[in-house]
Amino acid sequence: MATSQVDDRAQRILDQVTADGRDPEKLLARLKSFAIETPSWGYADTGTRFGKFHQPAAARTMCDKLDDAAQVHKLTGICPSVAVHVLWDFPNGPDPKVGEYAQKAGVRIGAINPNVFQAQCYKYGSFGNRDAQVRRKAIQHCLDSVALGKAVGSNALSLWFADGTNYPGQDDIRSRKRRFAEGLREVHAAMPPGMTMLVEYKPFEPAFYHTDVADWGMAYLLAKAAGPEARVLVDTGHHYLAQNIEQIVAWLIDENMLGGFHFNDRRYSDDDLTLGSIDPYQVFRIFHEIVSAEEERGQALNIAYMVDQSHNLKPKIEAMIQTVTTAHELFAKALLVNRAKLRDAQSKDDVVGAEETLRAAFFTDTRPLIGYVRQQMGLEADALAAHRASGYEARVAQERTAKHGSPSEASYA
Ligand code: AFD
Ligand code: MN
Ligand code: MN
Repeated sequence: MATSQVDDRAQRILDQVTADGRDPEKLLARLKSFAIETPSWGYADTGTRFGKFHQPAAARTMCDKLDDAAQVHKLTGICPSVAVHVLWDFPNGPDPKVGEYAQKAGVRIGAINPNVFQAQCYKYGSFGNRDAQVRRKAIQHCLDSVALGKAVGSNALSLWFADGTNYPGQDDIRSRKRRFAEGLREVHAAMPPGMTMLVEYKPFEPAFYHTDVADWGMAYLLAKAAGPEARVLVDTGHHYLAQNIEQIVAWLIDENMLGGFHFNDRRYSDDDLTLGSIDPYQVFRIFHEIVSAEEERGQALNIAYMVDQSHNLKPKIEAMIQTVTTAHELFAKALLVNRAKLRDAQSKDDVVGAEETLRAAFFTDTRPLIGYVRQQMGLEADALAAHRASGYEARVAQERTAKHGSPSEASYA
């Protein structure tokens, strides 16, 4: 995209903001300070329960993951931190070299994700397990994760539990609820000042009869039971198809209990597709609730914007650039909503007029504006094109294959 074209189209959007009586410089500043964390696991080969399809350029080591995350940050300017998964990224426990490598690469460690869902002992659950010894092991792993977070300077402990049951009668639901409250309280008490506990919910999978932390209400109650630094984490893929996610977000904001997001998209279930690939309007409405509250309060909310995706088919880094760029573009659209006009229409029960203020913002093409913001940050306007032109993927595919051998052919058992 030629600079002048980007400027003209971006300029028209900024002129409209001025015409609406708002400050375009404030809008640009907000877009430059937008930050979204990428997950280490989004750069490595993963798969579905039906198999893994390997990519030669996929990250093989923690340093590869940090290099790939740094590439996304270098091109988009909005991804300074990387969420880590404790057992996958620190198999031998805390490693100060990881923090140093991250810094050298130009990123920092973000949320710490303990893993209490893969070890054999967690077959019947972790915090919810009826066996106190298994619960102890899970709690200890989370305490170790808190210590790891302290060591790498992380300020977020991001908890997702696969716990639940597959059949009616398998275990007592109320007892499991109490076990969770007890375990979370102990972990919360061990957190250093400044660390936030994020309690993530998910309606089902891998448990198929009941999941212990299945919806926002359960996560809210458990976060409240855990302590004052616990909040709810909303994974956009963790809702039944008809659920109004922006309503959940609005309620959590109003209760000061919205800790953050795991952004992804889905057609059917927890598909972890790239953000906005299926329903961008829903993500816009979520950002609209956030920006509305921020404008009312006159300050940014302290919300952790994080990605949770790991794809089989798309090249990993291209998928990540798509997701974070879409988040940036949709956030820009939410900033464009003329809320004075919206409130005026609402005050008159002008249903169409109110809706049209949202539609006007949503249908504004903000790609030129994001391109202009990137150029102001000294970056290429089109991050995906810049990545494709960089030869990064071919280079790391060659280096990683030379170093580790080609990934084994995906095969069905
Ligand atoms: C899976 C879970 C959940 C969790 C993520 C990382 O569904 O979203 O946050 O793995 O552990 O996607
Ligand atoms: Mn998640
Ligand atoms: Mn998920």
